[in-house]
Amino acid sequence: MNIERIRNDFPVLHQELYGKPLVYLDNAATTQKPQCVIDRVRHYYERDNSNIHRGVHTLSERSTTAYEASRETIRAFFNAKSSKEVIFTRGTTESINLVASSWGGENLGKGDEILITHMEHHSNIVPWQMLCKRTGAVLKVIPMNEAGELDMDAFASLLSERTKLLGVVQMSNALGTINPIQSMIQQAHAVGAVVLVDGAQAAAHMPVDVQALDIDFYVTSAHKMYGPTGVGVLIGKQALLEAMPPYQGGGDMILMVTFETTQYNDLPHKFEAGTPNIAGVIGFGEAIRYIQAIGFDTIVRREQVLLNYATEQAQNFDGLKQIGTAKEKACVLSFVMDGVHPHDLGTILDREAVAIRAGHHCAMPVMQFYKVPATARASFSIYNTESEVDALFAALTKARDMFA
Ligand code: 7TS
Repeated sequence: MNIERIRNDFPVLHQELYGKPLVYLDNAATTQKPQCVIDRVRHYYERDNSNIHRGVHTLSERSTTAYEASRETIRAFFNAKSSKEVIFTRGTTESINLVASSWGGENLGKGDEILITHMEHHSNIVPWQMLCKRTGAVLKVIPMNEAGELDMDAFASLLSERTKLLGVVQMSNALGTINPIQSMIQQAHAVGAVVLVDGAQAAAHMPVDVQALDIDFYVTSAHKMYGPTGVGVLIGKQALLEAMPPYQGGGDMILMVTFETTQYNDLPHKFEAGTPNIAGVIGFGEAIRYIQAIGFDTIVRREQVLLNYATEQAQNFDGLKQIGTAKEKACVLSFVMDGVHPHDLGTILDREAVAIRAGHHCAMPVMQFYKVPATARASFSIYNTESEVDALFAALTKARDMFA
């Protein structure tokens, strides 16, 4: 694999900050965008911009065709059974809120249980808490061990006929842990629970086949997959989606409206009220094609080499403690350093042109588990290099010396 060629696809990487080459290691927050995605969005606005599903004029037809072509690209990428199962949203957060509000409001009642894990992002915690408040359902949490791996025995004993939904993150943004979702889905289905998998982190780093895994609801965001911000997807089984009420009312989600009643549109439009992020969806499709062109064989192999390289340096770095050492993990190096607050680390590293994230990563329960206020997090992507990892550790050495 030619990394330089891949790096050349990403214009933003080729800049200096404070006189030093940018080292972008905040990919778990959002990835950078390749030229083909930028060009596709630009081309859309320059040539095709129009609203979809309504005009008979040429631009509207072009926009609709491109928008629906993205749906098919994304369907194929995740191997959903039908494009009716592919709902465009603003992102992972909105996709989960849609399921919690629509599916949850319809299917949950007092005493029912929702099971999530200790390492969920807030977006896979708070919507369920809100739903519990509304319905009287109870939120249960699968514990994890010190390495940041789920306690699978505890999981098995938490499952019961009261469990109506399992919400599980495929790859933790705060720890990098890859969860054994295949086995978890099978066990959850055995008690009749529906499973939502949060693929916000995983989708750019490993292949996902929603049919092979038998996933009921899969959610992810384009912006973590080299695509635009403000767009994402909910992939749901058709039978579940058919039975769910609309999440929002408005244009495009209806067939017929009178003041007395409204007949809702068919899937997937039933869940896409209002003018969507048309350019974003089209850019999302292009980003998926970019990933397909590189291929997951290459991506997985390359990113694992890089993570191993970074992990080895972290292990040999005096005063640095890794947070999250699961056997199965990807692309995330979370850590704390003796005597230096993660936020100070983030600031010092920025002056070295090294971009990492410092904070709770919208996973406060993970911070509570490790009894830290925050961690520093370097997260890698297909365009990162060993020399960038070296730059990270050179900057960390500087920070350690400053505080010594
Ligand atoms: N789930 C996981 C596992 C995430 O990592 C994120 C975003 C979300 C859900 C929410 O995605 P959104 O696109 O709807 O915002 N995670 C991060 C992060 O780690 N740093 O910034 C955003």
